[in-house]
Amino acid sequence: MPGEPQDDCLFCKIVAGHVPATIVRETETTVAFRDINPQAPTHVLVIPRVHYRDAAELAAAEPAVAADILREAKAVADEDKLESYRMVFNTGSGAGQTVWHAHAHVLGGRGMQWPPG
Ligand code: DGP
Repeated sequence: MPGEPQDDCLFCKIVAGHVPATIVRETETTVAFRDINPQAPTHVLVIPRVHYRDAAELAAAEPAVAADILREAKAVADEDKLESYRMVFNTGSGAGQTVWHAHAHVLGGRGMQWPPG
């Protein structure tokens, strides 16, 4: 069922506490934890507790939770005292998505280039 936990999903396992992660914030609808392979001094993933394969599916099915992720990204940035930050939703393998549970990357603490690689 859309939105239900998936047995084979790494991020569902982090939400359930079955896989350890460095959790920085939790809300009723989201979990934020540090990326295992950080690309910046702050690199936090903000994910919904519910399972959707990408941000677009989440936004279509549960737009309020998608908005929660945007709010939580700002809260993460505030906690790490970031003046600016980048939020990225890799969507599809061609864009670099490797984990098929919607997530926002929140990156900051260093200078950023545009366009990204
Ligand atoms: P993406 O490539 O956009 O699907 O991002 C997936 C991110 O998930 C990637 O930056 C690495 C991170 N990641 C993968 N496995 C783990 C894990 O077991 N723990 C944590 N904290 N992050 C992970």
